[in-house]
Order: sequence, then structure tokens, then C-alpha cells
Amino acid sequence: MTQLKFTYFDFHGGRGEPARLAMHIGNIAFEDYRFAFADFAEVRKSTPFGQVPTLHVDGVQVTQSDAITRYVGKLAGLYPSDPFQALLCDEVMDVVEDANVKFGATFGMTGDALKEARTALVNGPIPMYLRWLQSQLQAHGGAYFCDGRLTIADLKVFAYVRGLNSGRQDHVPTDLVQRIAPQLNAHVQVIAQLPVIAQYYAKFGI
Ligand SMILES: N[C@@H](CCC(=O)N[C@@H](CS)C(=O)NCC(=O)O)C(=O)O
Repeated sequence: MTQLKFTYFDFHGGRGEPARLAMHIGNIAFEDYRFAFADFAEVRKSTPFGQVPTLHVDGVQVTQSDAITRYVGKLAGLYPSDPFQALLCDEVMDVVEDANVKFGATFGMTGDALKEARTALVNGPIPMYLRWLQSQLQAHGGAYFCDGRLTIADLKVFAYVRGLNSGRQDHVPTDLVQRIAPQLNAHVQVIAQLPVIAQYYAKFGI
């Protein structure tokens, strides 16, 4: 059996969450190597770009969150086999990643600089991405983003929207998604209530 070791922060979000969820849903055995934020400086030394997540596949270290999520998504049966549905799935994931990259540029900022940068995102790019994601969801029936079923695109958006709603991101109002794209919050609720997802978070006491 292929040995998988997934390395990411010890929290339930970010770029690592879709892959962790996909492996759980697919009942794929893996070592879930979680580390504290305080240990990142040390952990990053063992990664090629000083970034996480990484996935070791039989000892081979692989980077890039979406490539990893697609790989485990295929193993878990959560990636479309139809090329056009796969394209739609990838498109949604890449849009969320564009949003992540813009947001990531504000990490490390403090004080007024952080406030200004986050406020600019909240007033521009983030609503743009949220509106587009909501329109994609609607265009594909309202329940799932593609393939008429749960895929890794849903997991990627789920983790992103939960992060925005969490209150953990300074200067991002917790009602932003609800104001701009309420159907994304309804989607989060549906995903969170799937027995396999509810069971996953219950394991962590969430
Ligand atoms: N393209 C990479 C980006 C990874 C990335 O930026 N990860 C963040 C944590 S979510 C990180 O390690 N940031 C530290 C840095 O870039 O210095 C991916 O998708 O995996």
C-alpha cells in the first residue's frame, strides 16, 4: 500500500484542509503530520520552497496544495473523470487559489498596513471571487460545483468560505460572505452536515 504523509499546520483550514478532508472521505490511510505555527520555521527547512502543505508519497516529497488535493481526490473518487467536468472543477480550485494568493500577500503585515491591505481586498477582489463562485454554484444546480456530486472543488470552497467566516482574519468582517454570496454559506452548511464531514470534525471535538 502506498505510504502517505501529509504535512501541514495544526488547524482546520487553509490550503491543507481540502486534501485532509478528501483523504478522510475516501478512507485513505495517511500520516497526518500536524505541527504548531511556532514550529513552522523548523518544518519549512525540510520543504523545497519553505512552504506547506507537502505530501510524501512512498517517501517522495511533493509540493503544491492543489496538485496534492487533485491526487488524493482521484484516489478518493472525488475528482471528475469527464474532462469537461474536471475543467470546471479545476477552474473553481484555481479561482480560490488566486484569492488565497492575494490574501497570503497580507500575512506578515501589521497595524495600518495590514488594515489597509485587507480592507482593499474586502472591498474589491474578495467580493468579486465570492460572486463568481456563487454564480458557478447556481449555474450547476446550486448543490455542488461540478459533476452533479461532491468533488474536491466543493471541499476547496468549503475551506475558503469557512476561513472568511471564522473571525480569525483581522479586518475581514465575519458577515462578508453572507452579505455578498449567501448561497456559499448555504453550501458550507450542506457540506458540513454530510455525515462523513460531521464525523470528521466530531473526531476533533469541533
Ligand atoms: N503554491 C503553494 C503555496 C503554498 C503556500 O504559500 N503555503 C503557505 C501556507 S498555507 C506557506 O507555506 N507560506 C509561507 C511562505 O510562503 O513563506 C501551494 O499551493 O501549496
